[in-house]
Amino acid sequence: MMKKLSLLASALMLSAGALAGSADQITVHEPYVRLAPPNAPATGAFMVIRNGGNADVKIVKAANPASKVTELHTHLNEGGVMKMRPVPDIPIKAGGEAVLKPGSLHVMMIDLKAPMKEGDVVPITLTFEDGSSKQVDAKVVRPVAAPMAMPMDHSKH
Ligand SMILES: [Cu+2]
Repeated sequence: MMKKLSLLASALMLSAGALAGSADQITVHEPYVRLAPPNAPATGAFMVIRNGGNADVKIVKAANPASKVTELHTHLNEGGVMKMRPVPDIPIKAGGEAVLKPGSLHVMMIDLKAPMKEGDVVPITLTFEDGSSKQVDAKVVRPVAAPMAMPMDHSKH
């Protein structure tokens, strides 16, 4: 009984910690994970992260249970070749947004523990500079042929 109570207490403290701080002013939109080809060791997660607060915020860490390693990445053009590079943080200006998309910033999921299927949901935890964090559920989506095309149906307009 005592053990159960102390577990509950620490769970409450954890959730209180996760809710306080930078995470409060952040909203995450359209998170998704790109379905990796079979046997691919890594894939990326993408989303739009908006900062509705009055202070600049930085994401310093991402984590997820589906891959052994999670890194913050960007793409850089080096001599005409696009290369992925880890970045120490992803800044989001007050009132601004960071767009994580293919060919740009992304959350890199390296060393996948198990093959993913379309429709799987991967909880991704973003940790901010002040230690607060936010979890987003990213659905696994099959990539479309044209990377800029969004799967939108305009036929009903
Ligand atoms: Cu990457």
